[in-house]
Amino acid sequence: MSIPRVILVDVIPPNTPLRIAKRRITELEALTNTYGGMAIVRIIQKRRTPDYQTYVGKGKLEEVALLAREQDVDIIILNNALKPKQVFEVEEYARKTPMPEGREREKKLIQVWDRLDLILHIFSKHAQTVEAKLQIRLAAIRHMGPRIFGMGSEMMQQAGGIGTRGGGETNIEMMRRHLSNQERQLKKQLAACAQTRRLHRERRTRVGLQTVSIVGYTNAGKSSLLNALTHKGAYVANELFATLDTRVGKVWLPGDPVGREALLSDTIGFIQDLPPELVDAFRSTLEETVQADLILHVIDVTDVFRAEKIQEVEQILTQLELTDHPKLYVFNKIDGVKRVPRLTLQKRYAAFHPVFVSTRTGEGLEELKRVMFERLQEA
Ligand SMILES: Nc1nc2c(ncn2[C@@H]2O[C@H](COP(=O)(O)OP(=O)(O)OP(=O)(O)O)[C@@H](O)[C@H]2O)c(=O)[nH]1
Ligand SMILES: [Mg+2]
Repeated sequence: MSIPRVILVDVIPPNTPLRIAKRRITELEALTNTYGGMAIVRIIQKRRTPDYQTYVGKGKLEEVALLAREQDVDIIILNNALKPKQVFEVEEYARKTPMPEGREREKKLIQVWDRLDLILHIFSKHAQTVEAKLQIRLAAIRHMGPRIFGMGSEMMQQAGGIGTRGGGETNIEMMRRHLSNQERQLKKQLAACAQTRRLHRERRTRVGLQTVSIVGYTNAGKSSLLNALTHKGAYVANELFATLDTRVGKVWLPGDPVGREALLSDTIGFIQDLPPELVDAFRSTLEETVQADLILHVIDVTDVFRAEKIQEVEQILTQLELTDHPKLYVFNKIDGVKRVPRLTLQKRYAAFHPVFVSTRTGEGLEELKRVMFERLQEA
């Protein structure tokens, strides 16, 4: 299959600082690459409020659609959460835009995705376990459902003029029923997965194992940390959302006099503007984190957006009602910077006992285990 050619569009408020604007578009491009697409053009559109019909606004849309035709683009990705009607409008607009003269025969269908569409496509590429697959299907149904209905009412309005209104309605009703049936089935299956998970957790508690959960921004090195501490062989990649499911491994804590082990679990990474549909669909996986005795928040120390990302992860933890859990900040990838600003970070995040490690060289891991042990004793 050939590599999809993509136009990236981000609509931001006019007062957005350049640094933030750059971060958003760079991250969108990283997501696009993870999906397997190639960004041909990046467009940042400043708008006070999104256009209620086309999101980007008619004038900009015209420009984007022409460019898409000229550049032989397959997908237009908007880095925002669009309403179903807006996606439909942009799609329609792209469809109606002709190819440049002489190239009419190359005309193809241009897809329009919003941010969640892109994330869902990455997720379906990376899903390994049954549970992850179910979770993605649930998120997709929740996301696509309104879009199908939205499109439906759009089509109904158009069809209404030629007297097929009744037919349109029946189809939409059928679709709606079909989707809500599917949603119910998926929820049932997911509940069964959650139940199995709960039983496992209870068994662990009975044998006195404490649990430690790894969280952090996507690509921070969470799976690498799990592997470095447990030799578990979790999938590590320079991709966003490489991990979608919880993997659990045992870690032996050297300070413990009776040589007890703790259970360490890795899970899905966080990202800014994580769509609520996703948090919801992944709630049972994240439940592992909710139940943990200790949380390790892994941070990529080489990341220039480190401080922002820490905040964004904390926001999601708050959404999951995890603010009061004992927590350690693990600054990873210290091999990747000339000088680690240890003192500054230690001072700023003193409440979270900052530890500095490199999962690549192994530096700091023993110290981390020691601090984990201490914190678990207090837990
Ligand atoms: N230089 C350096 N790179 C590291 C280190 N730890 C992890 N990496 C790299 O960072 C990238 C992401 O690592 P992962 O362990 O997959 O990160 P993750 O947090 O599990 O990412 P997701 O599952 O995608 O959210 C990979 O390319 C790793 O090789 C480290 O200590 N130093
Ligand atoms: Mg991972």
